[in-house]
Amino acid sequence: MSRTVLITGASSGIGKACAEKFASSGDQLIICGRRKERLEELSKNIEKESGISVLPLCFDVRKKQEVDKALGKLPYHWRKIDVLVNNAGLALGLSGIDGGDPGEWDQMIDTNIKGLLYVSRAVIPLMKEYGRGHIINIGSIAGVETYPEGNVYCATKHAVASLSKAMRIDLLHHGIKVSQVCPGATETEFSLVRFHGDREKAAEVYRGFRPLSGVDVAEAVYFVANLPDHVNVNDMLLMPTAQASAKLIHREEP
Ligand code: NDP
Ligand code: 8X3
Repeated sequence: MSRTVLITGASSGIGKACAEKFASSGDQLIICGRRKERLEELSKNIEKESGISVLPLCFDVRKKQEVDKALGKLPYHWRKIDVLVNNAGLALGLSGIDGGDPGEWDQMIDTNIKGLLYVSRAVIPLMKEYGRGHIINIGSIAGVETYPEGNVYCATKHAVASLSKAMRIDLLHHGIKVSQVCPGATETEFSLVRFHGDREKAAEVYRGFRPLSGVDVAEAVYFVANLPDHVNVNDMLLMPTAQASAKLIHREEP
């Protein structure tokens, strides 16, 4: 049966790969992000290739009013959201705890924690109305371990882990599943964003080993979203084979 899947941060990386994966199985999609042109292009391509309906919604998850405006007035046949993938997120910089830029702290906290809360708060009542749904939060190895100079980003992903547990507890009696998928190093635009567009620094993160791709993570998210009703993956830690922990990576030297 075709479902409606809402994916935040679908304009790039893991979110885009999730959109393509869910579309290929016939699910209709609500794809979200700030970059309108990218969302519109992705919608067009998916509709052409998969013949499914796609609703692109352009908003900033940090802005509660924008979130509520976009999700509060969904047309009737888009209101039954079966799966919410809370994926929008970012890291900015790497620096010691007293050296980070407070503006960047705010952006990470506002996007990764508050944005996830705002979107969930808008979608959960719709799921409650139908007595079912599945929320899949994209956490990180950074929410399992804290690594040097990752302080605030790691804290936001620890918060995602905690909020995933809290959602599971609070939504238990509403037929709503809650899962967390935590990837390790995944080659997307993530490092380019973290290093403010510095391609050399971004490439260095993935040097000498095979990281996950957005598609690898999307396969895992899709698996989690397609288990029988009585089965739930609470947490999944998905790592590149060459990565044993946040900072322990086996790199082949050239
Ligand atoms: P990308 O940079 O490729 O994608 C990030 C997505 O988030 C983009 O679509 C971006 O869309 C969206 N986004 C960022 N800020 C906002 C905002 N304020 N409002 C709405 N959308 C926003 O990175 P990834 O695909 O790698 O990241 C996806 C998720 O995966 C993040 O939560 C990240 O923390 C997590 N993750 C990534 C890992 C990695 O190694 N890459 C590993 C573990 C977890 P737009 O700019 O158009 O708004
Ligand atoms: C993204 C992966 O290792 O930079 O969450 O934290 S890492």
